[in-house]
Amino acid sequence: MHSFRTPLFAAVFTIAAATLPAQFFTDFENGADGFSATGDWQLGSPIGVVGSQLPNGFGGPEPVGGFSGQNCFGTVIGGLHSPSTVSTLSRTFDFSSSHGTTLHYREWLESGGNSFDRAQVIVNGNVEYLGDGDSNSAFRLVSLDLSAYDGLASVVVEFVFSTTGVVERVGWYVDDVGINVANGPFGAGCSDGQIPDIAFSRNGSLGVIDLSSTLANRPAALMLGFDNLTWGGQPLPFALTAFGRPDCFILVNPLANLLVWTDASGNASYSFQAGPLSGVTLFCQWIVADPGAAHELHVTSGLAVSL
Ligand SMILES: [Ca+2]
Ligand SMILES: [Ca+2]
Repeated sequence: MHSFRTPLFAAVFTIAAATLPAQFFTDFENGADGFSATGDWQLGSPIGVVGSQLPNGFGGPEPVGGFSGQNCFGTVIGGLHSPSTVSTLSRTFDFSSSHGTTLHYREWLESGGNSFDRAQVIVNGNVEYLGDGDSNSAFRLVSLDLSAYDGLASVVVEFVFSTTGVVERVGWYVDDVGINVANGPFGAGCSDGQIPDIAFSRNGSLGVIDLSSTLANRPAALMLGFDNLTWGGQPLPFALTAFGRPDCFILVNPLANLLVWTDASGNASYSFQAGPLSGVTLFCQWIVADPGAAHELHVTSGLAVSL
């Protein structure tokens, strides 16, 4: 396989990476990590009080500690939630270069159904989740597809707990909040069935992007970038109609184009230092040229790699 590295290319990536949003995760062990809390939301270490054993309380226990470590957010740590209160735990995220974004978190929910007291995740004003009110005295994982917000520079995620004036329980506890972006293939190359394969792997400190299942000894361009939503103001995917191939699509905004040759087995490879790009999502696509053939271009699907 051909394999080389370009110092200039690495430098470009180092500069760009510093300005890009990383994936997000907090276990709340070192503070609120940018979340703002109103109403009953408190950051602390729950002590396992049982709702029905508290004055005027109902229901089961709160956790002891967080899902991770000692801390989490809860609607009153060590006590019942308040009546007739709207409590909001919120943070704003930048999804402008995100693809396939998901939100995940752990919740301990003891609110007795959802027709009175409501545990909701609201994103830019839209209700994306309404809890059922009972996580069976345990933390459980909740994962929400937020890809509808991909490309937006300001995405407000709110954990909103709204209570009525009757029946107070221990409420809602949230820990280990994370934002993930997609890792893996996306989009289609060409519709002629002659689609080469693209794959990512690690080799020590190197990230490796492979091309395979294509023609031998042909020029191949690897397009690499941080964006798969727009290119030069135009929305992606971008059809290669001008090259006579309206069935082939460019799927990434190429910050860098690297030209290599496939070997005698129809493979090529590109390696780069992955460390400086930690937390960044890279979008990759190969184009193979076959000058003079009926189909002069062979295009892979896109590949998202979260480093
Ligand atoms: Ca925690
Ligand atoms: Ca509580």
